[in-house]
Amino acid sequence: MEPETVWGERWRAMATPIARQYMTTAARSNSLVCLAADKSRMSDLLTLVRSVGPFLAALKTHVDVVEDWTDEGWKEVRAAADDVDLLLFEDRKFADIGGITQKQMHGMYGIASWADLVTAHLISGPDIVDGCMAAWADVGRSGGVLLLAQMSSRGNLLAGAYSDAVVAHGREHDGVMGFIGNGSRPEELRDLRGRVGEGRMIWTPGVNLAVGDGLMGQRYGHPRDAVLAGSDAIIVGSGIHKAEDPVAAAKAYADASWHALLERSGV
Ligand code: S5P
Repeated sequence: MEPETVWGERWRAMATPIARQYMTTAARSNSLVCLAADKSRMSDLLTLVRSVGPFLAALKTHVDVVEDWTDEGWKEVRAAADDVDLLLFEDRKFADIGGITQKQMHGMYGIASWADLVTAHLISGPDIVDGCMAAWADVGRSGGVLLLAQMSSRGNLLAGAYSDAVVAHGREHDGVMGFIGNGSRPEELRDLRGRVGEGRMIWTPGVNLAVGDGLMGQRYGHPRDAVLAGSDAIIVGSGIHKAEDPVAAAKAYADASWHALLERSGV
C-alpha cells in the first residue's frame, strides 16, 4: 500500500526525509513495530535483528547495555538495519546541558555517526535538542530527536505542565521528529495526541499483547489500543526478544499494529 494512503494526514504534515523514511518502511513491511533490541551481547543482538528485521519498521538500541560492544560489531548492526531500511534509534535519553549532550553524542560510542534518532528529556531546557543537532552536523549527518513527553513506568513525573511544555517546545523545533508517549494508558495517549496535533510522531513503549504490569514498575497496554489512540510506532522489547519464537511474535505485533493503523485511517 502507498504510504500516503495509509498515513493520511501524518504523511502530508510530516515531510522531513527521516519521517518519510519511517512511514515508507512501515508501509512496506506492514508493521509499526520498533524493536527494543535490549540484548547484552553483540551476537544475540545481531541474531535477533537479522531474524525479525523484515517485520520491523524501526530498530531501537541501548548501546550502553551491550557488554561486549565493539565499533566493528556495531557496524554490522547498522548494516543489518540498512538491509531492511530501518531507522536506527539510540534510546540514550539525554538530559544534560546542550554542550555536554553534543559531546555525549560522540564519546566512545560515536552515537552521532550511526544513530538516526535519539531520545532526550527536556528537563535541562531546549538547548539539548540543539546539542543533538550540532553533533550530527559535526559528522556530516542529520537526525531527529524524540522528546519524552510521557513515560510508561509507574510513578513517573512526566505529566501536567512539564509534559505540556515538552510538547509546546517540540512542536516548534525542526529537529524534533516527535515524542515518546505512554503506550500503557490509551486515554493519556489520546490526550497527548490532542496536544501534539498531526505534525509530529508519537512513539509508544509500554506495549505488549499481554496487557498488565511488567517487571520493576513497567506497565503494558495493547498495541491496537495504542495505535487507535494516536501512536505511530509501537516500541516492543520483551514481547519479542523474550518470546519463545521471536519471529512469530514480531509478526503478531506487526499484524496488530498494522491493522490498527488501517482501522485508524479508514482504508
Ligand atoms: O517510558 C518509557 C520510555 C522508553 S523509551 N518506557 C520504556 O519502557 N521505554 C523503553 O522501551 C525502555 O527503555 C525499553 O527499551 C523499551 C520497553 O521494553 P519492554 O521490554 O518493556 O517492551
